Amino acid sequence: MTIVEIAKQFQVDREPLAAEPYGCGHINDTYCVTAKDKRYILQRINNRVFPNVAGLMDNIQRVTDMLREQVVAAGGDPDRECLQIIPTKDGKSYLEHEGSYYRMYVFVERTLSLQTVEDPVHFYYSAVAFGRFQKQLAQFPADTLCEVIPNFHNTASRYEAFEAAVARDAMGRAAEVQKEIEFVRARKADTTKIVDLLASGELPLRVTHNDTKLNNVLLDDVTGKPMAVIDLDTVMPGSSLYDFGDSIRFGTNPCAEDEKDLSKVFCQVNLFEEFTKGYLEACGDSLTAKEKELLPFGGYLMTLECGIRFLADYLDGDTYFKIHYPEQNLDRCHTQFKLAADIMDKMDELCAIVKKYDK
Ligand code: ADP
Ligand code: GN1
Ligand code: MG
Repeated sequence: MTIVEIAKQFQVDREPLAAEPYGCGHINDTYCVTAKDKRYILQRINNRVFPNVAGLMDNIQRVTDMLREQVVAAGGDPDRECLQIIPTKDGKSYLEHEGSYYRMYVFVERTLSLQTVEDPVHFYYSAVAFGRFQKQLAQFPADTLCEVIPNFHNTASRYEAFEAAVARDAMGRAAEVQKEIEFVRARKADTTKIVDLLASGELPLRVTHNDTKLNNVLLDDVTGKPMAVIDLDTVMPGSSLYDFGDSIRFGTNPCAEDEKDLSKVFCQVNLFEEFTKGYLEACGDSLTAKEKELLPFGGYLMTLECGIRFLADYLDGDTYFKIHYPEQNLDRCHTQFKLAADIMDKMDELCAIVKKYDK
């Protein structure tokens, strides 16, 4: 079946006419399906990354149901302010066809999904969106969520997986990336910090998004105000430091994740400040003192972790993240390591900013 034919298997209110690849995600295949006067989002779910599609879609169905209730209760517009699944003709949340899995969403029109921050206010609003998202799900029964990727942000187990990839050296690439391998090993002690504090109860476990890249929030294309938080595949129990940190990783760097000119890669402190302001305004009253203290460290650790994952995938032969040219994962790893080091160098300044907005 073509993508248009797949789209016709869902409860669409207009006949799908055309489909084209859409967006810049590294995991799923996303298509924009057009009909007369209407568009839809259709995604082929990456079931190598998410083997339990039924569990994943059950999570998303229940999370979007709760988000919708909250948006309605707050007097918002549920058609624009939360993601909405379009069921299949037989009432399921996804379609299975010849070993592939598809889902469909309402297309949230008149929005921006940004790859880099063009106007600082956009970053501020993305922080409001992710902070609000966490609050909206505060009452969600976390233990009923399926852990779609176990240990997703467990940086200590990401470190172990990286060492296993070095040992396997499946593509014979380890020799050429010795400097990068040493960069990771020198920071091994950092990788256990958040997981240890979660295990000891010094940091609370929350329902978090876990993939808070700027392009995973849709902003109104006129006002910049936050509309729907999207890409809910990784909503799972986690730490607020993961959500804060991953946004800092992606949004404070002025370049793309695969920028080759590392002199352009750094943490823009003014953008860190914008994000901190928005995040603390939206959910600061529910964060503990320990969480607030460690927010900048979360930015550092999520950046280091992402670099470790790109490097491990490069060593394994690029089996996880989509690549568009051979050394892309290595380029991505370089930007993350440069940025992680820069965030660490600026740590005192960043901690002072958190204190400034901690009301
Ligand atoms: P991935 O997991 O591969 O990153 P996403 O769910 O983030 O996939 O979708 C990829 C891109 O498609 C997003 O960055 C956004 O630009 C666009 N997109 C996804 N869902 C919607 C939607 N409901 N309305 C409008 N655009 C969307
Ligand atoms: C992936 O799905 P996407 O492109 O938003 C990845 C994130 C990484 C990110 C790096 C399920 O996010 O964890 O931080 O790439 N998602 C998954 O850009 O692994
Ligand atoms: Mg995405």
